[in-house]
Amino acid sequence: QDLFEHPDFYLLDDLLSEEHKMVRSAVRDFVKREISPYIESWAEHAYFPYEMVKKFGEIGAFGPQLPEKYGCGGMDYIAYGLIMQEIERGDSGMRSTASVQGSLVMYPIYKFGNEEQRQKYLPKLASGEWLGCFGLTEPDHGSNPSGMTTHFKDMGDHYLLNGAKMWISNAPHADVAVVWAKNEEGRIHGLIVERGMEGFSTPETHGKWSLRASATGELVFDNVKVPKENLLPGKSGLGAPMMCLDSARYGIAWGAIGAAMDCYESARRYTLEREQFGKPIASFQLQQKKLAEMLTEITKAQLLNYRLGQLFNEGKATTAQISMAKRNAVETALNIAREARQMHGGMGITQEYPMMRHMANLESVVTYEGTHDIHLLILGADITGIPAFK
Ligand code: TGC
Ligand code: FAD
Repeated sequence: QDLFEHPDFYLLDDLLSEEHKMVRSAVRDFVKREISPYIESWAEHAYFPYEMVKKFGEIGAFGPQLPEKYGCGGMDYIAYGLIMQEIERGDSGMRSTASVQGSLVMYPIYKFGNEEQRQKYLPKLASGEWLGCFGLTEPDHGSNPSGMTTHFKDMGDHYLLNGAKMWISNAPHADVAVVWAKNEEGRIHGLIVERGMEGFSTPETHGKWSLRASATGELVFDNVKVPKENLLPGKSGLGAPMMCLDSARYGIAWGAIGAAMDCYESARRYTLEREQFGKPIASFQLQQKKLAEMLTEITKAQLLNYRLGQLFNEGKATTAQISMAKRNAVETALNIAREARQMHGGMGITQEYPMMRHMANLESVVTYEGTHDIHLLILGADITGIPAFK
């Protein structure tokens, strides 16, 4: 049986173009071939499959929504969402690798970089020759990035960067880091820091029970001399990293539903095959209720994501709309992973089935790119006009 059936209860496929369907099917096949057979072992051994970086580049998973002239896909935001959905159906950690590269590294270089920076970095990042990471979070500033203390000083012919970032996806293997730091006036700017610059190190974070196939690390800057041409000139202030997060959070909304689909499909198949009391467990009303509710929640999230994609394409998506979609999708996926795990009985705790891995991964997804509660507060601020963060 096809492991990758996609529930499409409201015939959303009718709204997709031929290009959307082609891209989805290409990435779905890729995930089936290159990720699914190995992912449980990678996760068990906390192994980051670096060879996937090149392969993601080859299938156009890095920056598919950015212009072709820089080696990117030139596709729309629905295509970008579908790609994230299919990769995260395979694994959230693999999607992290792709979405950090596309939305958090390539996007700021494209959006806030000058032409030389675009030409220098984007084609190599798009092809997977280079891997990038995004440094915003610090040990003492997670939900509140505006409090960051990483800073740089103008030394005349270069900047001197000091500080540390924590919880950075891709960091241990990254060739390039887009780092957010304050200048002497306390204004946030983006700097491109390259591996090999003296005083720059990327120690790996060990002992994660979640996103085990994704490499996470710190970024440590000890008097790093950053060439002046590595400052992103196009935008400063917290709004610059926040714009990158808008794009990445959108991808997560699609991605989390990919993980939910994988759990739902596994539960549907298992309950049809597994017999107890002389019949398939799918014939019991309680199991049917769970399946019906899963499909309802997946369908609602698909509709939200699709409409948000249209708003992105029209340049009209707001941060609060993105928060609603990310928050809803991750909560939906976590609930479905937990229910699906139970529906597999004891088998559900083994590597034979994907739910435990998805469930553990989703505990990171519900925390990064703004925690579940921060997204609720972003919505609260939008509704009332009163920010409750501070
Ligand atoms: P606040 O006062 O609201 O805003 C400060 C300035 O930023 C502007 N701004 C935006 N501009 C454009 N687009 C957006 N989406 C913007 N959001 C804010 C805002 O207009 C203002 O500009 P100005 O000119 O007036 O100064 O900021 P705040 O300090 O109160 O913080 C608000 C809050 C809490 C919502 C925000 O900081 C937040 O979202 N916190 C969560 C942090 C977060 O999401 N971190 C993610 C780190 S990266 C990551 O997790 C990657 S995981 C990747 C993976 O592996 O997949
Ligand atoms: P805290 O901010 O300390 O929050 C702890 C708890 O307090 C949360 O429940 C939160 O919701 C709550 N809280 C905080 N403030 C408020 C408030 N005002 N009101 C109510 N509740 C509040 N960051 C990057 O920059 N780049 C990356 O690539 C990256 N990758 C990551 C990969 C992984 C696996 C993980 C786990 C994290 C990653 N992050 C990354 C960091 C991530 O964005 C942060 O973990 C997240 O923003 C939360 O920050 P924190 O962990 O410091 O938690």
